[in-house]
Amino acid sequence: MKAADKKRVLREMLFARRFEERCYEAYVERKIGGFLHLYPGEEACAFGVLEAARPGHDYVITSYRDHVHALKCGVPAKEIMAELFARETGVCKGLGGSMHIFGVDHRFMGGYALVGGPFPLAAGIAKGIKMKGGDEISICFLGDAANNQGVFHESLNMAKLWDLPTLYVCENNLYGIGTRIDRSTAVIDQYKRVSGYDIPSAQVDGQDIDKVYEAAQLAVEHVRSGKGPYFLELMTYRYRGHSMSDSNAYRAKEEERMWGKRDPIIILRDRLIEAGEISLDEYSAMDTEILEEIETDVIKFAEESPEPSAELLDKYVLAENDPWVHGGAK
Ligand SMILES: Cc1ncc(C[n+]2csc(CCOP(=O)(O)OP(=O)(O)O)c2C)c(N)n1
Ligand SMILES: [Mg+2]
Repeated sequence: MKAADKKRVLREMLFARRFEERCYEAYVERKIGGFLHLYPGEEACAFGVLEAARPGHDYVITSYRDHVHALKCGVPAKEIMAELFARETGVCKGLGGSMHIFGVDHRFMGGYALVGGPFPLAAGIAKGIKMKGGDEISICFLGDAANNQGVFHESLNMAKLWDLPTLYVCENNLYGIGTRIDRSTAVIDQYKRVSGYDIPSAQVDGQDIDKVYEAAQLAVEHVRSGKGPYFLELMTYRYRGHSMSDSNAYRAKEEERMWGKRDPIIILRDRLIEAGEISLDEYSAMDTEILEEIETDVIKFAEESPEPSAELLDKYVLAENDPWVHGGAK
């Protein structure tokens, strides 16, 4: 990645971090309700992979921990926040909420609550790409625990059988809610599990964006060139509990401290400072500017937007009312 791109990505990552910290506050203030799963600590995964791909052109799908992937695909921050605030200006008209962010215009294919649900959807999207003959790829980000769902194996088998252009990215944060991976999973190294389907794979440090980017470049190139699926395992850690309702009492403080020292944003920031590309003062100024932007553009927009009207309730239930279905996928 060129220095200018690294500086841009540093800003994007910091924006995503501050955006989500603000979501946390808004939830505590009861402005956001329902489920809320946050991504701080894991940012280098989404940013490193998508920087190596073509967000907005390639299709991206993920779990309920979906705000940051949507941001990187280009879904406007204010429309995501409005969605979390359940407002009509939200990206799903305020009817979806945190777990169901969906941005057709940016080829962000959601946000899914069911663990493992996106595995076959990603393969289906890839099958569609192949049938149409496009050069897009389908990128599926999911957690480590999702790999214990039967649908993981069914999907990867078909993806390889048909050599579909799917990049599976495992964000291995070592936990599925409160269960540590070695208590739920027979094979700890997730990248090894796909050898049974003859899918090439790699495992890299998910806290270092340069390493993620480098590995993702190879993976994306493999998939885009028609060689079939690829599986990338990124070793990472979430700073907060699984969701807002998780008291996060099951992890050793020492473990949390250790991962806290490997913050993906600080790693990139310090590398850029060392290379003379940015100063600490510039970084702080950027941070202040981001915080302001989030208040004045994002939060204000969400707060001032109307709630969905009652007429909207059944408008998107049937496909015949849905202009997107009739217009076809973009
Ligand atoms: C089919 C299904 N089973 C169980 C759940 C409850 N559940 C929600 S998240 C989760 C753990 C998933 O962990 P992982 O895939 O590692 O993702 P992470 O949350 O760590 O990002 C479980 C069991 C669910 N949402 N869907
Ligand atoms: Mg996990």
